[in-house]
Amino acid sequence: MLTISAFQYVPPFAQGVVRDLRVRWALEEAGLLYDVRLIGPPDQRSPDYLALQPFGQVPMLQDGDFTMFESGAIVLHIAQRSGALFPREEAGRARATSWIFAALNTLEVPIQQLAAIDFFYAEEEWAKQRRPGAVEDVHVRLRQLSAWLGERDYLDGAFSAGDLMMTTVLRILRHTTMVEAYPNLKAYQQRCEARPAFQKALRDQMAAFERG
Ligand SMILES: N[C@@H](CCC(=O)N[C@@H](CS)C(=O)NCC(=O)O)C(=O)O
Repeated sequence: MLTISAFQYVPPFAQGVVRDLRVRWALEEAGLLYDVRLIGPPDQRSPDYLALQPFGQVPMLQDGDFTMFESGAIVLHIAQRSGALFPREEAGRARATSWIFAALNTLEVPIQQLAAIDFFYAEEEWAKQRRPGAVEDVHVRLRQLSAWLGERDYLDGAFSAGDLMMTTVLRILRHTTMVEAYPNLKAYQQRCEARPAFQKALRDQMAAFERG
C-alpha cells in the first residue's frame, strides 16, 4: 500500500504547486493507487511525523514497510518501480535522472529564491534590491533550457520523470510571465500539463483545499 502526505490547507498562492503534486502525478502516470495523509502545522512538529519526514515537510511516501522523503527521491523511486516514467534502456534512464536533478538543483534553486522574494519578502528593502538579479538568474537558466529544448516535444525522447519534474518546477513561476518569454518552453509546459495524469493529480490536490 502506498500513502503520501499532503497539506490539509495552504494559501491560494501555493495551491497547485505544493510538492506532493509531483508525487501524485508520478503515481498517476504509473497507474499506482495511493492513500493521502493530510497534515497540518501540529502534525509537522509531531515526533510521529518527524520520524517519517525529518524536516516536517510534505511530501513523504510510505511504501509498504518503508518511508521516503524528498520529492525528487520519491519520483525517482516511482519511476524505477513502474517503468512508466523511465525509458527501458540504461542510457535513457541515466539521462532522465540527469533531468530530474537538473530540474531540482539547477532550475528550482534560483526559481525558488525568486518565489521567496515575491511571496515572503516583497516589501523588504533588501528584497527590492535583490529581485532584478534574482530574475536574471532565472532567465539565464530558462534561456539555456529553451535552447536545449528547441523543437523537441520533451527534454530527451519520450515524456519521462525528468519532464514531470521540470514542469512542476516551471509552475513555480506562474505568478510571473517569465516562462511566456520562451514560447517553446511555454508550449512544453502546456503539453506536459495537458496529460490526464497531471490533471487528475492537480484536481486531487486542490480538492483537499476546497474541503478545507
Ligand atoms: N526538498 C523538499 C522540499 C519540500 C518542501 O519544501 N515542502 C514544502 C511544501 S511545497 C513544505 O512542506 N513546507 C513547509 C516547511 O518547510 O516547513 C522536497 O522536494 O520534497
